[in-house]
Amino acid sequence: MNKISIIGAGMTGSTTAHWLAERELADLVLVDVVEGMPQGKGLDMLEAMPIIGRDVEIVGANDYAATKGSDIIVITAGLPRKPGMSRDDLLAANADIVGKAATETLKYSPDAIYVVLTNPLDTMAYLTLKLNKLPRERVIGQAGVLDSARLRAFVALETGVSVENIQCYVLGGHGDEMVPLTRHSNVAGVPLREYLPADKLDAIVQRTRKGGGEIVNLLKTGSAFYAPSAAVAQIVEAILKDKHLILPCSAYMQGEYGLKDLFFGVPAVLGRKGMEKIVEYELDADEKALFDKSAAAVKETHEALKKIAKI
Ligand code: TXD
Repeated sequence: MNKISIIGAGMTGSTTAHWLAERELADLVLVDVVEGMPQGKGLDMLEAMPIIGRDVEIVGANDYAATKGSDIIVITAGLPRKPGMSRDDLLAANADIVGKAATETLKYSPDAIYVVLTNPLDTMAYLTLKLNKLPRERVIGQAGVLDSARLRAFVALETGVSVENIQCYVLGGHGDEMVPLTRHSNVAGVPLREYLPADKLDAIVQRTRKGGGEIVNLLKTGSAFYAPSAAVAQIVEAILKDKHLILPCSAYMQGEYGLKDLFFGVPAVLGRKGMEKIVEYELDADEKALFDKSAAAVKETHEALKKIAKI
């Protein structure tokens, strides 16, 4: 059986475990600093397995030794946003937490693939790659599956068509500058721009950009967790089943799209080696301008990180 350790057993961490257990993909370890909490959630979930008929072992722990021999490490530890906060406001606090989670887990699982969720997402993935000195295949940031799913959900609501027929790609940094590529998105093959009137599409794109904030404002005490953790589960499944599935995710750029030395949301082929290849779309001038603007915002956060972390 594969083994997945999830660092941070809060809302996204425990919900990720839930989706993963349902798929019977791996034994699971939940790690958190709060005493008893990961153990309690782990035991509760373990006791659900006979009901749903899944042979999955789930344990909780407060130390990293329990993660030994993991195939995949999912990092969700850190603070979530509060109303009025941007993702970048979380940088200093979360860099400490993610840095420790990354380096401590590598000691016990030197071959693991990392899937990072903690915000500011692209920069926390960058920190994980740099601190652990890993090849880029082994660090993936989750953002694009979620941002694209938000766009897909809103298109489904507007058109009444099944979510399964709706393919959308939201790329770029995981922030307000994200890049919804409507030209590459479609409803059963029909380009989105032909399917929906421009004003409707515009409104949906704007709602997608602010999708995380919309939920933060509703919840008031935390941020989204069902859709983000479902996104992690899809990424993990693509890796463990060696699917070579193309998903939008944050990957380390080495010249693709003219970008270097940053994590950025792009379509990537995911398989057993991790992030196997970045897929390059042809972008028109407007799309390229949006990409560059978003990349500049991510770079700025990477630079801010370099001032506070030893990387
Ligand atoms: O798609 C995405 N990338 C995101 C990212 C979507 C949703 C949430 N996103 C970010 O994930 C969010 O902005 C936060 O930075 C993280 C975690 O969000 P979550 O909603 O799960 O936050 P919680 O419920 O507060 O859980 C965080 C847990 C909490 O239980 C802490 O006790 C724990 O992290 N924590 C730690 N665990 C282990 N080790 C250390 N050092 C640690 N510090 C805190």
